[in-house]
Amino acid sequence: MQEIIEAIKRSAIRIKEAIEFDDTGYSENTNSTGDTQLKLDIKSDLIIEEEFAKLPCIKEIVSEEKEDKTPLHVNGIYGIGYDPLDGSSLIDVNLSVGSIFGIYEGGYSGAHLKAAVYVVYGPRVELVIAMDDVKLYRLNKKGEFVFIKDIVLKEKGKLNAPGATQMGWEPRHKAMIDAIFMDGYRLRYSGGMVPDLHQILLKGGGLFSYPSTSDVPNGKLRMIFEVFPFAFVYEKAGGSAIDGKRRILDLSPSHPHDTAPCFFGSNAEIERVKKCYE
Ligand code: FDP
Repeated sequence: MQEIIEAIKRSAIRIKEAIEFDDTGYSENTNSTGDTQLKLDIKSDLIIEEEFAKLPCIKEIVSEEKEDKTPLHVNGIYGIGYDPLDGSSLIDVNLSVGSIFGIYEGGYSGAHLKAAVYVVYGPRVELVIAMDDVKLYRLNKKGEFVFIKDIVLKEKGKLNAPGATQMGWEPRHKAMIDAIFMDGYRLRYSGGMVPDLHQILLKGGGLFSYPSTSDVPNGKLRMIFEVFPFAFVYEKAGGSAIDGKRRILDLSPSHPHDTAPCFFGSNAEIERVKKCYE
């Protein structure tokens, strides 16, 4: 596992440099979701593949930017699901973006997840590693990730990040979000899953939601690359993650790009979601 973390650190440093200095324009390709890929999406994906290809312990990888799994080493143990540059539609406005990694063994369901890692490319580069607990690291001048602190969620937070097109929200979802704001919660939503979930984790708690809507009945966020890794992080930090009714980590996708509605938060907010959706 440690060599995977080291490969992620090397990738993060290379991706950070690409974000800072490369062309931020679009390529001529689309990914399997139909999004036009940025040149940076493609480059970040290649960087990660190159770094993971060096490790015999990795059996295969599955990227948000590719339709199918890429086999690496037949005798490898781990499968890694990753989103090389999540929130890349924010690149042109210079907001924070991230990379997300789920490290799986034996399959790609929530139950097969062994560790989750994400990187935030913001004013500073931060790395969060969730295994038994959740640890925050920050990149220093020498190119090293220095341990900052353990991340632990409080039982109840103050932030609310309500995703998806409001026009398509179910009335019960709208009522719940309105009630949360009426209880004094503050709006925090940049449109980048990584910085938005990172903010809630570091400020002690709150709710991030990307529900099922009339335009995306299964939500937008992809299980293997986005939803499972963050569900793992939130649970290990002492919070919860559900799809409305079920625990996210009990779900299994039938295709690598399957999505799920998702709610991540501290326990008090997730209890509210359960009451709303039961
Ligand atoms: P993006 O399309 O820019 O890659 O991964 C999808 C994602 O960003 C998440 O990072 C973000 O939370 C979500 O989409 C935002 O979607 P909405 O604009 O529909 O709220």
